[in-house]
Amino acid sequence: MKLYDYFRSSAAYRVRIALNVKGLVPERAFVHLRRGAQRDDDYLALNPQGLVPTLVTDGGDVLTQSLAIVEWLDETFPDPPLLPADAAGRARVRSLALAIACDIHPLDNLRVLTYLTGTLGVPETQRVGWYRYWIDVGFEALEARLAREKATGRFCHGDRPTLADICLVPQLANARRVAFDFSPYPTLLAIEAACNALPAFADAAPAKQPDAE
Ligand SMILES: N[C@@H](CCC(=O)N[C@@H](CS)C(=O)NCC(=O)O)C(=O)O
Repeated sequence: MKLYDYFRSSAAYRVRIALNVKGLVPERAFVHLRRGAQRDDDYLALNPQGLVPTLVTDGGDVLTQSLAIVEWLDETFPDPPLLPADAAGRARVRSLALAIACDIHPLDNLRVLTYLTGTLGVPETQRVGWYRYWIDVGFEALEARLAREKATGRFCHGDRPTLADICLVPQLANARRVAFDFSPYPTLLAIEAACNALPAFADAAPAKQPDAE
């Protein structure tokens, strides 16, 4: 397998965690997003969206979209599972994961921020304000759910990590890239600490990647 990755990409971070949980070590290629390598012809031929991650399987399938990749990994290498055994549990975990991957992360993506500052001329202070605002909006709802729902355990769902934790930890890491007030989010922080105590999560952190700067 070959993973197209970038250390600071939280979507790629999700896939790195899932690979580690499954004990898989892919070949790596690094796409330098800050230098615009995601728009190079070679990469666009592989992934026309010009986003990381991309995973090329041993069978030659080109997989894009981190959640689709994580679910493919989970179906192909089922042990340990990243989704609960029951349908209601899977719906809950996917709902938490999608609240991050669809409703927080895209608003703070590099191309959106570049459009804000470059095309619309939004000043730097407002760019940072935008970045924090959308994380806060998403985290408020996640904190409320995770604090009150009985299915929450040491992790987002019970006592083993799932797809929801795989999305939460990278999103918290993104929030740390700006001065961010974490005090309203004790449940999120407790889950993050439980995740990062596991080597699968800790070893996937941006600072530990070979392309980290
Ligand atoms: N929904 C996609 C999002 C992928 C994505 O947005 N990746 C970001 C890095 S986290 C990226 O490649 N950004 C490049 C850009 O904005 O130009 C997924 O989950 O894989």
